[in-house]
Amino acid sequence: RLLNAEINLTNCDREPIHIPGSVQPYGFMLCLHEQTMQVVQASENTEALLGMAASDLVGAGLEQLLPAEQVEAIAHLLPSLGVTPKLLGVRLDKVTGQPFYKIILHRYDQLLWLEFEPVADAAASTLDLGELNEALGQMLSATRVLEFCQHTVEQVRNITGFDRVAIYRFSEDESGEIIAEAKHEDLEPWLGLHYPASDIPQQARAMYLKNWLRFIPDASYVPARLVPVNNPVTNRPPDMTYAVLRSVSPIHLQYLHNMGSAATMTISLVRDGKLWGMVTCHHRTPRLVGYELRDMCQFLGKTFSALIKTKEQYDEQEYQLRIRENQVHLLEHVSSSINFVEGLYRQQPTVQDVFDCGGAAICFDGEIILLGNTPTEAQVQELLAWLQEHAPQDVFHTNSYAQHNPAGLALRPTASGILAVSLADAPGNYLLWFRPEVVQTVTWAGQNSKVEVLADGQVFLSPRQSFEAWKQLVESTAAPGNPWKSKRPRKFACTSRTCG
Ligand code: BLA
Repeated sequence: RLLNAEINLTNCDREPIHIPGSVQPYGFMLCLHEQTMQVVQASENTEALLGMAASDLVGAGLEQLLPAEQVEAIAHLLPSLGVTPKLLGVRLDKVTGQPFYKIILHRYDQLLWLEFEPVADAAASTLDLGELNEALGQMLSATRVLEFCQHTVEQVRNITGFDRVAIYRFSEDESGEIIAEAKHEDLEPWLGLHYPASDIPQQARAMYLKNWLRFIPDASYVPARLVPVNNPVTNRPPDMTYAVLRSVSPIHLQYLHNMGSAATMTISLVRDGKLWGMVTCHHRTPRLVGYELRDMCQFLGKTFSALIKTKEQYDEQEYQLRIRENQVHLLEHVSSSINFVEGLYRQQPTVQDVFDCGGAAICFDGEIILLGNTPTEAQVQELLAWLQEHAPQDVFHTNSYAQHNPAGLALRPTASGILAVSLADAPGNYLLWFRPEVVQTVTWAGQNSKVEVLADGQVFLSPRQSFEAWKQLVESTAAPGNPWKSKRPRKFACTSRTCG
């Protein structure tokens, strides 16, 4: 396992987070051999939580650990038990008879896993079907993506009481943006903030497709090791992909500390087998949310995942419809104008409204008309010269003009993305659409955070530094947004009267 100080941005993806060999100490874990049903590993904190040393538990059989009816219940569950954790029931305190620990079971990596979680504050942890019904009702009332996300964060916050519940959506480059948020009024809003892809490494993303909910009730914990740390059968720590108590990456704990977050719960949102985003819940103080409520949130996450595609399709259709309407109206203006160029910009909608863009330019017979946010006229002239020499095709488009032409660096704020449609055979006659550089359009969340230095002097990766890496990656690049191609520019350009 890589040590904290050895982890940096380049090897972050290699940290074996599925085999930490330790658990979060708010609960304890027993790993039993699948066949013999004897304990092969126990977390060292059984001593503190149960009054029995982990080493003494190794070798014990189920019937020594649990009352007969629970052993029977496990035997009953076993044939159908897989990676999905099941709540077995509650272990009562021997002395007081009060609920003491919940027992959560799953089977994976040749082991039967028994995880014991303390019973949370009763009021905050009861499963209420009425509440679930209402939460789903609210979510289902949304037709658009953003509305759907907003209802979801509000319902998850209602159920769990976290200080902040947000939806973090990934874009194609795997960076993410907070697109919905429900929060305590004292907290600064995060809505609209962007984070680089490196904040969630690849192996974590892969794991989150298998395990849909992760929970850290107290991020300042000291991990409890397994005794022994390696499974004697496989000679390595057991694979905790599906374990509730898995100890998480120390680098992520540091990240949470930097964010001022003491407890988190995160739910995967999946579309077509790919991680679409996450519901991230944060609390400023430690917070134990009961297993049943977490299960209910996972259910909401799965419902969300099943429906998000239809919401995205609705938005896309609405967008296409709006663009088509704009095209039709624009063509009407063009065909009813004596001067076709005037038809392109004198009335709404203008040529700028037929694509998702920041600005547009009409270049015709030596004249340049600029609409919205565009480069200067002189810069557009240079661009036209470049297009004629280097992009002889009728349609040219790019998300990063600077990658084709170094001079394009100066155009980044308005025109990292360019779509150019040549209007007729006459050189220099073009319709141009511009999109700004993505860095210019986002607000970065790490901008004000300090660089952290570890005790041994090694610089710790802070959100600010990972932003710098991300910025270099996306510099001079426009947000992919809606693809240029979907609006059929060529057809539009050629049906106008003068360019036939
Ligand atoms: C994990 N980083 C994560 C997770 C999130 C974030 C959501 C998943 C945590 C979980 O499911 O429990 C990041 N959390 C965010 C972001 C927001 C948020 C962006 O709430 C926005 C609001 N992290 C870094 C860097 C590295 C890194 C530079 O910033 C690596 C060098 C590592 N992040 C890292 C690791 C994990 C992680 C290793 C996995 C933690 C684990 O599950 O063990």
